[in-house]
Amino acid sequence: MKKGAWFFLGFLLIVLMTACGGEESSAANPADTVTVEASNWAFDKEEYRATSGDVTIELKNSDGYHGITIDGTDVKIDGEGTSTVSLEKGKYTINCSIPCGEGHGEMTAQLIVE
Ligand SMILES: [Cu+2]
Repeated sequence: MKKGAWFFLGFLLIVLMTACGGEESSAANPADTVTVEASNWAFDKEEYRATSGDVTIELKNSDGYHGITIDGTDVKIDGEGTSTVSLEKGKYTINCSIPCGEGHGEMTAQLIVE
């Protein structure tokens, strides 16, 4: 009887662990966050990468006041903030959306969604 109870507990533990593992793999595609840091007059990277699906874009201003738009999407962030968008695989261009000064025209970057 006692032996049976231990066996049952062990079995339960294995089932629970397997269930947890399964849950993790079903959430294999969690929302990706891309952090873009803008300064005068550049983004911190020329190329950002994300996984297709829901992507949260986060904009930070480390110097000056900038915003972003991403061509072909509804993403528009003025100053600082986040925006979540569903993206298909492809290459997107990020532009500064605020006329921020002499280097404004050069404030572009690529977002590569895989
Ligand atoms: Cu600008």
